[in-house]
Parts: sequence; C-alpha cells; structure tokens
Amino acid sequence: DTMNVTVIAGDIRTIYNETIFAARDVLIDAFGVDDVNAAQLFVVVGTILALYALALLHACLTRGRRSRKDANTRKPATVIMGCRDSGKTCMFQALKYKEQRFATVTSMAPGEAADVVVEGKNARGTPVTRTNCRIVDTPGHGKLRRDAMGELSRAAALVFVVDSSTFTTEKKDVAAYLFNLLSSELVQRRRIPIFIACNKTEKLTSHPPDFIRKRLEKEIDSLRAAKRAELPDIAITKAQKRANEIAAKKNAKLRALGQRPGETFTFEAFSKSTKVPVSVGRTSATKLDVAAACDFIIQRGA
Ligand SMILES: Nc1nc2c(ncn2[C@@H]2O[C@H](COP(=O)(O)OP(=O)(O)OP(=O)(O)O)[C@@H](O)[C@H]2O)c(=O)[nH]1
Ligand SMILES: [Mg+2]
Repeated sequence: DTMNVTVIAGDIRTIYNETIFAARDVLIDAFGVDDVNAAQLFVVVGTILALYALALLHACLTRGRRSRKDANTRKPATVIMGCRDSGKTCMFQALKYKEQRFATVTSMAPGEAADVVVEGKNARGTPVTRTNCRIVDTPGHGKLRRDAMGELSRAAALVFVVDSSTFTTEKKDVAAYLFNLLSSELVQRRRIPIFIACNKTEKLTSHPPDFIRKRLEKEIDSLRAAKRAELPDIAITKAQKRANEIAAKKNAKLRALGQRPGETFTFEAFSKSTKVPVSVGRTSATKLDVAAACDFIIQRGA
C-alpha cells in the first residue's frame, strides 16, 4: 500500500511538472514570460479560480431546484398512493377535472394540483363544497416507490387505491405497500388518516370492499409476524450495538401496529390503539364514481 501511494504521488508530480512546463511554453509563446515560478503561480491560481467557479455554478443550479421543490413539498396535501395500475391517476383526474381528460400511462413522477374543488359530505352527512384542495398523485411502480414515499412527509391524508379486479393475484404486493405505510413512523406519529379505495368496482370481476379488507388484514397479520423475526443489524462497537437495540425496539413497536403479539390484526383494532383513522370504501375512477374519496377528503383531507 505504501509503495502504491509513493508510485501514485510520483505520477501526480510528473503530471504537475509537465503541466507547468506546458503552461510555461504557452506563456513564452503568448506573452514572452520565461519563468518557471510565474508559470507555476499561473497554474495554481487558474486551478483555484476554475474550481471556485464550478462550485459556485453548482450551488446556484441546485439551490434553485431545491427551493422550488421545497416550496411545493412543504404544503400539506391529500396524497394518492397504491400499487401500479390501481387507478391513481384516473382517480386524480376524476377529482381534479370531473372527467377523464387524458389516457393514462405509467406515472414516472408525482403529479400535483392545488385548486381542486371537492364536493362531498361532512361527518354529519351535510353536503359541503371545498375549494383549493391540494391533491398529489404518486407513481405506483416498485422502482419508483421511494418517490411516492417521499410525499408522505407532506400528507395530511392518504388515499390508498387498490385494484379490486386483480386483487387476489396482487394481494401480497398491496399488503406489503400498505404495511409499510401503517408501520411508518410518520403515519403513526402524525396519525395520518388513510382511506382504502377499492377501485374498479364496476367491473364484473371485482371483489367487494369487505372481501378486500378481510384479505388485507390476513396478509398484514402474517407480515407483522415475519417482520418481527427479522435479524438485527451487525454491530461492531458497544455504541453501535446500543444504537441498534434502540432502533430495533422502536421498529418493533411501529411494526407491531399497536397490537399485542398474540392478537390478530384488524384495521379497527389498529385505529383504536394507534389513533390512525383507517376506512375502506368503493370507487370507480373511470366512471367518475369517487364520492367515497370526496367524503374522505372533505372530512380528513387537505
Ligand atoms: N374498469 C376500470 N378501469 C380503471 C379504473 N380506474 C383506472 N382504470 C384503468 O386502469 C389502468 C391504470 O390506471 P392509472 O390511473 O393509470 O393507474 P395508476 O395507479 O396511476 O398507475 P401507475 O401510475 O403506473 O402507478 C388504466 O387502463 C385505467 O383506464 C376504474 O375505476 N375502472
Ligand atoms: Mg399513475
């Protein structure tokens, strides 16, 4: 290793000397300066200036982008989440335009609307119209899940869309996504209300919301047991071991979903102990039948 370092240091010195001599040659040709020290100073000052300019440029470019993004992400919103093709973008369009304006393709980035007018019923059943609702649509593809989860920090409420017609084959994916949300610190600490929208219910092949709720409870129950048995991280120092223990304890508590080990998971029991409101309803986004989601936004959304 020491030998390698020496060889690399030698290489760097050779390159440096060559650069200086090349610069001196340029200086001689251009200005008639014939001095190695002057050339050396020229190269060093030039390099520092160039690096400084690059750093400045980078700072300017990224700061603009970040502040623009922050300005949006800071505003609380009703966030639409769920697996791919469940109908999130169609739901977004039904809420925003009251029509399906565009044919949808796989969403690659979150979409946002700040001026949505929502008509629905309040908790007492009285019809209410709310303007300026902020709604965010997220990508459902597994590889873009991180982008979707990034919107969680601004979520005042979550609409979790499920495709009721493909549910039996997709239930593992759906349950895993929902489990991540229910066991997330943000959701439990802020008690973010969740509406599970069983979508595409006008299809003959779709399953009723009650069936979906029961199956999800069963799947989440087994996920809870599996996750509890996960191995702890490897620790080298005592401090690391202690930190791991604290993290593991906190995670175990979040993942227990507010229930004792022997207890079977139900959304009702989860809501009762964590104070996170969870409700289930039916929608049909392409048929513009999203009343259940509207009521939820009126009562809990942003
Ligand atoms: N029959 C029926 N089809 C629907 C409904 N909602 C959405 N779809 C269809 O489901 C497909 C996917 O809809 P999208 O809204 O793009 O799904 P998405 O959840 O945004 O998908 P990603 O952005 O890839 O995560 C489209 O072909 C829609 O036409 C519905 O209520 N009923
Ligand atoms: Mg989409």
